[in-house]
Amino acid sequence: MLTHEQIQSFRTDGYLVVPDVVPKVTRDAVKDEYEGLLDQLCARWHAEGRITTPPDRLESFWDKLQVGYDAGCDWFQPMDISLPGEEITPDTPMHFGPAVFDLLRCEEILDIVQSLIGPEITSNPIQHVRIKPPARTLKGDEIRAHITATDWHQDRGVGHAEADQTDMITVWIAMTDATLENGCLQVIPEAADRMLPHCPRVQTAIADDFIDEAAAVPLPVPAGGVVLFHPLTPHASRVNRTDGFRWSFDLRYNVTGQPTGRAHFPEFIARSAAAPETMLTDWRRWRFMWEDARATLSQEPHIPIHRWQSDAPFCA
Ligand SMILES: O=C(O)CCC(=O)C(=O)O
Ligand SMILES: [Fe+2]
Repeated sequence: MLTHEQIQSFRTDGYLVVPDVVPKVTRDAVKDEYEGLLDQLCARWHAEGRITTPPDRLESFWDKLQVGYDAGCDWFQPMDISLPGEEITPDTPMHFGPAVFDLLRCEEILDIVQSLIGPEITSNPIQHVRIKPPARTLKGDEIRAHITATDWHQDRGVGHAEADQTDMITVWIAMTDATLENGCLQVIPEAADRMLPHCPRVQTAIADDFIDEAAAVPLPVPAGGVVLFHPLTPHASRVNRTDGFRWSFDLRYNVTGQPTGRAHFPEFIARSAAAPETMLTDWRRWRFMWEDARATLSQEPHIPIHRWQSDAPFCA
């Protein structure tokens, strides 16, 4: 649970950094699960002749990611914990597994979320993994906010308008130490009590002149710590100028019963004081819900994940 001072600080600033939240055992289980997943991907890329080095000659998790990236093999979507905003096909990959499901249900995270929005907590399907290679290794046309630096935005702006009143918290988890040099998150405190206009640019970003980037506060946090922020808090991430990877998850939680902002993706009840029997505890059921959504969505016209139009006056 958060202290009274922490809650006050969150309410005033729109963000809060909390060190040492996610237990090492929980993070290690996620790392093991991702290692296994990456080994499978590497074996496939090698079998397809897309990477020449045999996977067992690649030393570390990071080497495997880098070799895959350099060879143009996508690991981002197979490792993400949500379907993409683009066209969905019956075999669009995404990752489901017991360890990452345990991360979504991590008691220490839910205790913090409960301090801010109460005990009826839904795991919101707007959730991502971001494993960011050193910027110097990125391809010139790399624009994905899950791989390269993220532009200024509000999380309210990347969901549908039906969720504009939803009580939601973003929980950004440092899997590796997040530093000024490797691309930690940054926020503009107290900047907004309303939705700012966004433009679909390289990424979906707040329109020019609506925030003062000079007021940005960088938020380094050691692995296992989290950054919490309000859906109207403008945030971005810095460029990874180191030689190492920077790994985070961003999860969202909202008050159960309120719109998530992506109704076409599955949500689940992570905690409930009023009706504990409604909580989802089986990761296979979680996987089934996503597989079911993918099968359905692949048959339907594409649903855009945000509301912004590039021909809006403030985007000129
Ligand atoms: O980690 C990043 O690059 C951006 C994360 C973000 O936008 C979020 O957590 O909502
Ligand atoms: Fe965000």
